[in-house]
Amino acid sequence: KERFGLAVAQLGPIHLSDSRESAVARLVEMMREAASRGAKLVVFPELALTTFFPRYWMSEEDAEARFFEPSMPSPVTQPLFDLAKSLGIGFYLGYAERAADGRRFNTSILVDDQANIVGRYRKIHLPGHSDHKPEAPFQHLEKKFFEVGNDGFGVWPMLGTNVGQCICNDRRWPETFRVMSLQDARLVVLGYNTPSWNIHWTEPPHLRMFHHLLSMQANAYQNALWIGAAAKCGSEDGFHMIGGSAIVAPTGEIVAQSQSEEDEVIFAAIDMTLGDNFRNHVFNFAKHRRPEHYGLIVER
Ligand code: CDT
Repeated sequence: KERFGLAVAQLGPIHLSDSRESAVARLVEMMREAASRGAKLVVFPELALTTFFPRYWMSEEDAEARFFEPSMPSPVTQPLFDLAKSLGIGFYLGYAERAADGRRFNTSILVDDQANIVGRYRKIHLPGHSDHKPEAPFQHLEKKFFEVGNDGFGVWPMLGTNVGQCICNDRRWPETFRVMSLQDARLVVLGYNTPSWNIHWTEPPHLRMFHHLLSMQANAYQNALWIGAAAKCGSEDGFHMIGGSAIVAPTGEIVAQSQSEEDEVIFAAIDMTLGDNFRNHVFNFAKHRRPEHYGLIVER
């Protein structure tokens, strides 16, 4: 069996007053635990260095000055890269990227066990709004602070397999995973910040967890791939976000799930052959897909 250790490192709250250094220290600690449990790859959350700042109304310039990284690695994140190299572990990290040309993206990177950045993804499905909603309990200003990603959905060779990456809201869309599985992705890693309350309509909070897990379980099964998903969760300055970090198998089953809303590492030795039967039979794309009947998906 072709197995390797996958860890998902969930972060509890990062408050507005918390420094980047303290966030990196928490990631470093969890990277050590992941490696000690035999992980070859550890998945960190979306926007893992700061609070989930799109909940606050401010100008783009303010947001950029306070929350964006103009380079990666940066002086503050360098310890993560150094430790990864010394432990021989890869990682996925989400952060707010200020690109060299001045554009802003909600970005994640895949870093190999020699601390080389091997893949970059810029979030495509940006939820929320760009206008101020003073009546809402909090904002969700991803459409104000970030541009839609311009790199598409990529897949990178890593750890003897093919790894795709996406970010938070992307996990709710079947197209995200199908475009990656058409590039032969066998594992998709992602981070998320999912508020427990819906600002647009009154929704029972338990549905947030249900839809999160439902989306990943369905997409894992329908594409015969593994998913590792890391939350930033708990109450950031009174704004609660769901936990539920999970490792989902190509069967659609959850093989590990976080129990807390704090910093927590979950782990599974994942068998990369587990999806083979699905890929060779029911979801044998070459034999059974009917793209000639799917045109509407890309026309509208
Ligand atoms: N960060 C992020 O993308 N959060 C969104 C909240 C939208 S509310 C359904 C998410 O999809 O979890």
